[in-house]
Amino acid sequence: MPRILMTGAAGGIGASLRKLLPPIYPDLLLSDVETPADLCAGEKFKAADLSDLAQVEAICEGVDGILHFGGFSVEGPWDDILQSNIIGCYNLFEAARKNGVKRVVFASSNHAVGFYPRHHRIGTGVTARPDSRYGVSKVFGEAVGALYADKHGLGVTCLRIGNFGDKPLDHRRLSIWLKPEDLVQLCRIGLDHPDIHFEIFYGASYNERAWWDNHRAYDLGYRPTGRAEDFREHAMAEQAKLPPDPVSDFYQGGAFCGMEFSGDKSRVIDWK
Ligand code: 15L
Repeated sequence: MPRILMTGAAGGIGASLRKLLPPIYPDLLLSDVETPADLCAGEKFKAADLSDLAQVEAICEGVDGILHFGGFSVEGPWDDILQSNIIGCYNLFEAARKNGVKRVVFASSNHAVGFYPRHHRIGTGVTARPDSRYGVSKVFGEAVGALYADKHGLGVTCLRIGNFGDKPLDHRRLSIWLKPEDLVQLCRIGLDHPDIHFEIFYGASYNERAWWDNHRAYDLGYRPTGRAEDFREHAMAEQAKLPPDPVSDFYQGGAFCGMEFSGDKSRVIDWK
């Protein structure tokens, strides 16, 4: 029975996966910088600060596969992103290598490519267009993952997660929504599929308005069950409450593109 470590257990995705993963991976070790308030008696938990290599090495001991959801999950001050997502992510891969971990699934984000316009359909091989310091940290994580796959033989899967949740929250999220059970499917492919060396998948359900070509995930068996259009009315009603913004509304990354934007808002750039 493989031992799976999940970092970020106290975060939004972590809280949901803590309920969905145990039937599939009964030997699940949870970690976060602080103990989740609602930790149950049967759950195994070890605290670790990702910016401290020795602590990260300690949680990787005896582990076969890692789901790395830890770190800063939105845009933030550079020093927070640096400690959690740059140093922390490097530490995670280095600790995995030292401990002979076989598989790492890294929670990347759509914000690694957020500055592609919404009318472009992009695959996983496009040049990075991060929309934030957070997005830059996800590009870094994908690069570290590629290095550890090619140089050290780790099986690495990067999930460019769209918007994880029970339903799409607005117009943009109709294109990028990811149902929790579909994320579980992607994690299972990353942890268990025999052909993983280095892969990038988009973390999106079956969304008819998708901007992303996710065929590689489908080739490896991904069959999402979430369909964003089933929630169209709800999403559009929520959208109607939001103020328009020429930058946020044009690019895939949405508000992450518009925040701190200091260019000419009347001249949004249509990347070729
Ligand atoms: C993300 O990467 C964030 O973690 C999440 O909070 C959302 O903002 C999501 O992207 C999104 O793009 O909607």
